[in-house]
Amino acid sequence: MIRPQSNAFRDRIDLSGVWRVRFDPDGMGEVSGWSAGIGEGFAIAVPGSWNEQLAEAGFMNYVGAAWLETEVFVPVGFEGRRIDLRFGSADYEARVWADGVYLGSSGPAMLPFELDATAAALPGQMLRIVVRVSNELPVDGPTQRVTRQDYVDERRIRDEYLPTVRFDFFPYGGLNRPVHLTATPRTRIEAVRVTPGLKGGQGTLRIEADLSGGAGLVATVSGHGQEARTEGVRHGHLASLTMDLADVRPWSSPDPALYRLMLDLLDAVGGVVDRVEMDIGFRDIRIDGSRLLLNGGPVQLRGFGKHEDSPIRGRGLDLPLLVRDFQLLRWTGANSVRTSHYPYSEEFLDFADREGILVIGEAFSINLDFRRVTDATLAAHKAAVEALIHRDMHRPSVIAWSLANEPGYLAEPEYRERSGPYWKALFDHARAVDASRPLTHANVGYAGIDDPAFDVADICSINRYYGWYQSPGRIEEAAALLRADLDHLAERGKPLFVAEFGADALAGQHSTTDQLFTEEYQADLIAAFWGVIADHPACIGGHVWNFADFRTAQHGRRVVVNLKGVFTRDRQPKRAAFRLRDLWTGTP
Ligand code: BDP
Repeated sequence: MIRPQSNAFRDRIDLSGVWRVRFDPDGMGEVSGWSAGIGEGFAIAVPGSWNEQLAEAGFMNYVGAAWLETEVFVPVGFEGRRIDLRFGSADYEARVWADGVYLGSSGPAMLPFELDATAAALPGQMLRIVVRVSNELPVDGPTQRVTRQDYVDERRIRDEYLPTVRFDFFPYGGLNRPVHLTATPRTRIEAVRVTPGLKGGQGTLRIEADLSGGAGLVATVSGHGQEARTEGVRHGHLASLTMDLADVRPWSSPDPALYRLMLDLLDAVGGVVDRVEMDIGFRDIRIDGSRLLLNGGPVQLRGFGKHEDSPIRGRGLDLPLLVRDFQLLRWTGANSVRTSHYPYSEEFLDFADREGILVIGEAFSINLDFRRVTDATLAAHKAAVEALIHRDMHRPSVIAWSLANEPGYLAEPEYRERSGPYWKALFDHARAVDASRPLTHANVGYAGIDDPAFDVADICSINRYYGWYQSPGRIEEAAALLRADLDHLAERGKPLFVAEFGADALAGQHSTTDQLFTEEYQADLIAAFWGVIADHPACIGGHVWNFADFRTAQHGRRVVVNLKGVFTRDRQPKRAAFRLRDLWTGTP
């Protein structure tokens, strides 16, 4: 799938705007014919989650199906071309109709999908688009559905959240990323897999493309005073090419040099029939013992776990917020983020590529419960990882993949008994799709310091809340516990990473002594952990949990939001943000 773009061969219409939505708690939409038109409905902004937009109408905590509708005029210039509807994502799954014609459904959650609308979309006429979105998770997905009864059966009634989830963020529903109507040539580039690299100062590029027809494929790379062109080799519907570029400017965090890649599909007489463009960068990421090397030099990861979350928009794409977040990342001196706990928008990654922020791209798999894992779970997990890699593999900012967050969270014995082969199969699959990046997962203490996933991971990542859930109020003891975990894990000879650590702080809450929820305690705990991380020879860095406060489902442990942000939900700094800036920029 190619990202929507405009050039001499491709057009796109951004369908962002005010749509209409009708909620379907009783599952009546389909039999009532809503696929041809929803009839009455509330106004809803897309991209945007329905929850806070329609809180007063009663949909703050709504989990289930909702039908969203808009109309678009199909330009006359789309005549004779392939017309698609392309969704940046749907939370979490969707089915789509155009003028009542069923087009298809979404793929792995939180990732793009594209549906052929050529038969339904008549150039020169309006087209009605209806999308049935559901924010209910599948039972066998890499993030599993839980029910209220599960809390009871597990004797964990104190773990009940509203809405019912097993994870600590809000299950926003809706279309949270842009939707486009696109026109492309019928003979076109269907998909590309681009792997840029750097070897001895020389840029390398490997490209594979799926083509629906045409003849040759030509790649042109330009930027920084250079231009190079190579023609691919064709095998049926596949074309592949490799390219070397002497003396490229390497992409790095301080100097995120981007090049423009242009792929032209040619017809039999050499005329261009389709064109696809994207930004790429040449950099090398590899592991050497317990070090992570970027372009040959050791790199320390300093940064945050984040969320796509903001007031009113929920998870909806918010470009001003992205601008500010990347400004704040730079202000704190951070060089990296993990897209906890799901793939973020392509717009987010554009910023990371341009701003030189290193990204650990995470698949949408949280708290996998191994009592319920089936063959279907593994298949869905593999598909989710593969789709994530295919979307982002060309991006220089993405330096590693995280395949799961905190599996085995329930300390279920099945985790230790059954997860080894699962991880082997999953990590092998990810390596077969992309051998160029290290793989990791985020371990939770309940899964054990000898977590079976560590056997197959390239980087051993741990989430640790010493000083918060465990040993609360005891900063020195917390730091010692972290050090002991790192020492123990270091025996594996792999790089170690502290993927989460932190403390809740209510902005404006202060104390002269160590006191949970105060700004001082959060800042002091983070600083103590950072001391351990920076000192440890096998530790390649750490990510504070979290960049900003974020909304969670309702639970007695949460005050509307999870307060572990070093910024508030509206991006005002807490004391810890200043402390990190001191630590990370050396400018007190
Ligand atoms: C970790 C999870 C993260 C939570 C965090 C917390 O990975 O999603 O928000 O704990 O409790 O277990 O704040």
